[in-house]
Amino acid sequence: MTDKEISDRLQVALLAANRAGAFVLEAGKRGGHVLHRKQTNDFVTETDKLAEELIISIIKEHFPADAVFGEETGSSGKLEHGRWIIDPIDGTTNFFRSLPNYTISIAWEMEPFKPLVGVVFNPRQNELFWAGKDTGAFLNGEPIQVSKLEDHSQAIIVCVPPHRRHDLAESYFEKMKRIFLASSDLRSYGSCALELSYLAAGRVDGYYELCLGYYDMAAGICIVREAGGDFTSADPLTPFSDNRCDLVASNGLIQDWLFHMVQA
Ligand code: 2AM
Ligand code: CA
Repeated sequence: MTDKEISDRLQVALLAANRAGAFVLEAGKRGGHVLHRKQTNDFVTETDKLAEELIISIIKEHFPADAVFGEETGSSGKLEHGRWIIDPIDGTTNFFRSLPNYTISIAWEMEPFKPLVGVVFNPRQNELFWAGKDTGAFLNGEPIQVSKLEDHSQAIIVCVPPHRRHDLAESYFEKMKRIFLASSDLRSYGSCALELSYLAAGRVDGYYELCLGYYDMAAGICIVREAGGDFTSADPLTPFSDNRCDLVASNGLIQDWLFHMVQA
């Protein structure tokens, strides 16, 4: 994979995120969302579907041979030219409740779970985060880096309880309590892509969530890695898959501590 092939994809990801962001922002102002429940606490609006169609049409215009994996439309195409991973609205609950924390999340990779391009756009706050392999990470054109915090007792950790898997609540809250007692404070913003972007920008120091879809985190982990952070599966025996990712991410300096905190 040449640098040009990566940077061409990055440009198209930025274009698609900007266009979809403008579309979603306008739809959000109009309101009147038609909601469908996919499963417990998992909703989709017509805007999610239309935004994903828009993103895919822009990608196909430039890279017709690339494979696509979207939250709303699933997988299509052959993997030999790599694949795009799309969440048209990450934080749909925030979107239809008029909370500002939702994002357009677009990644591209050649090998599974090793994203080479990541773009996350929060249209309500006009914050565009992006990274390509070996480019570093950026927010609205300015370089960003993870925090330099080493002392976990000062850390802010994003902890997101398993809202779609209440059967995992007891074990999750046990670990969340451990983290709470050993850190400065906890946060949850309702969009994994946004939370990972905040980690990349040094606004928070760590992240722990179970049962993510890969489309929730693909762009975000690329941005975290390029900003100097680290991530791994929370369970060493369960690697990431398209349908389930248990994620521990951090500024790198507190990664071993956080990983240790979430083991049984
Ligand atoms: P989504 O809006 O694309 O479905 C992981 O936390 C993901 O679950 C988020 O990135 C968001 O993805 C969704 N999410 C987060 N908090 C949620 C909540 N309270 N209810 C439903 N979905 C939520
Ligand atoms: Ca979504």
